[in-house]
Amino acid sequence: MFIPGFKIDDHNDKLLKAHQRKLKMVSEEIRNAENIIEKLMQFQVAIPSWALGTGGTRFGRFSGKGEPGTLEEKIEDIGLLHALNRSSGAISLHIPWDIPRNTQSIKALAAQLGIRFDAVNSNTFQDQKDQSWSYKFGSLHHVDKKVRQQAIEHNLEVIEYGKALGSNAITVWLSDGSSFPGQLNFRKAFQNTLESFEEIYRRLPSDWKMFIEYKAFEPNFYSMTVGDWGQSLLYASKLGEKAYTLVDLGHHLPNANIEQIVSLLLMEGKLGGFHFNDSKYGDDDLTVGSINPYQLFLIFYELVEGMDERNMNHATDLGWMIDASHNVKDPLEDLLQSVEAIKIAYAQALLVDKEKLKAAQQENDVVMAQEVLQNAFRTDTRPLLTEARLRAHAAIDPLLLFRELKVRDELIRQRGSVKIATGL
Ligand SMILES: [Mn+2]
Repeated sequence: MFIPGFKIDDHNDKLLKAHQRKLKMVSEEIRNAENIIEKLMQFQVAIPSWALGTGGTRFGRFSGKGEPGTLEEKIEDIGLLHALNRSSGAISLHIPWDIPRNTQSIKALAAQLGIRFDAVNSNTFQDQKDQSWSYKFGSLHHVDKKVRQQAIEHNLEVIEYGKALGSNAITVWLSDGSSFPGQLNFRKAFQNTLESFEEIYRRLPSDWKMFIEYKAFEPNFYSMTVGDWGQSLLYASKLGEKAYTLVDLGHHLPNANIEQIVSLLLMEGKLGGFHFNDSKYGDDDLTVGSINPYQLFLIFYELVEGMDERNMNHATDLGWMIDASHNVKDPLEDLLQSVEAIKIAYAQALLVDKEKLKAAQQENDVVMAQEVLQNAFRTDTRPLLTEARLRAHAAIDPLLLFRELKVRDELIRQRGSVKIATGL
């Protein structure tokens, strides 16, 4: 399915007056509206290839309809999102769920839709049909060299797929760990993992980055071999300048201060990328911003402040990716909400009066520090997002237009009701 430009124009014409009224109001309130709009236009969020279908839990999966059955259809779905919001111009591929069989035509399709290839993801947390050795007891940390070697080769293969598509980063997330005390020698597990990472790192193209994602628990419940940002940073530091830590919001213990983690990783030049989602209890993979939008704003404030401190480009110097599972919502509607929530938090962070905050911190004026942050958080930045979309020829209200055009009905008509997408 393809959304023609005139449908977007018709939609925008109807909503234009109301938008202009709101934009005028907020632009009068804040100092740097034009600057924020320009930054918002640059900012793109990568959509994961595994999140375009309905996700499941350990207990069941209630598939949606009209789901994409091939990588081409997944790219087409992201093309729909990108046509609606002009902020989803990237895809993060998961191998082997989405092996690009015909690289040239896939590249051409993505280019035609304005989509580039963000980090590629390896998968050694599941056994594949024809593999020789099982990952039941881990992959890169495994006690048996044969298993480690198989996992290393898989990661090298993923890099090759990424190279062919024009990607320039690999994200490695390991489920390696232990579920019972005594199961592992922690030191040995770390050293095996480091050696395996070194093999992969050695073969990383010179202009690539390697993102090491950590997770506190699950599927292993006693220890994880890359369990927190300290362990990830240790690996990344030992590996070298192309290795970075990747922060997935859901991969922390409850109440962890993620904004502080982000700040310190940026300070060390070791923050590589981000996986956005939200959670109430654990790795719930809910829509980013749906549970705790204030935390998302605080994280973005540290991102903006830390990136500015290092003269980094907000749009291009970190990997911005969504990593969520849509179990009860339409995945495409959920992704539209996700991108919107990320950009709202980003715009709020850009609003913070840094000089005033700095002065409050210097004076130990705790009350004023809170006022400065919350003034930004309580400003409605949505008209700025809308204006950025309008200028990029996207829809004033992407979700509304998605429903008005009956996109899902059309996808069901084209693809049928029973197809199940590969992924979570
Ligand atoms: Mn993740």
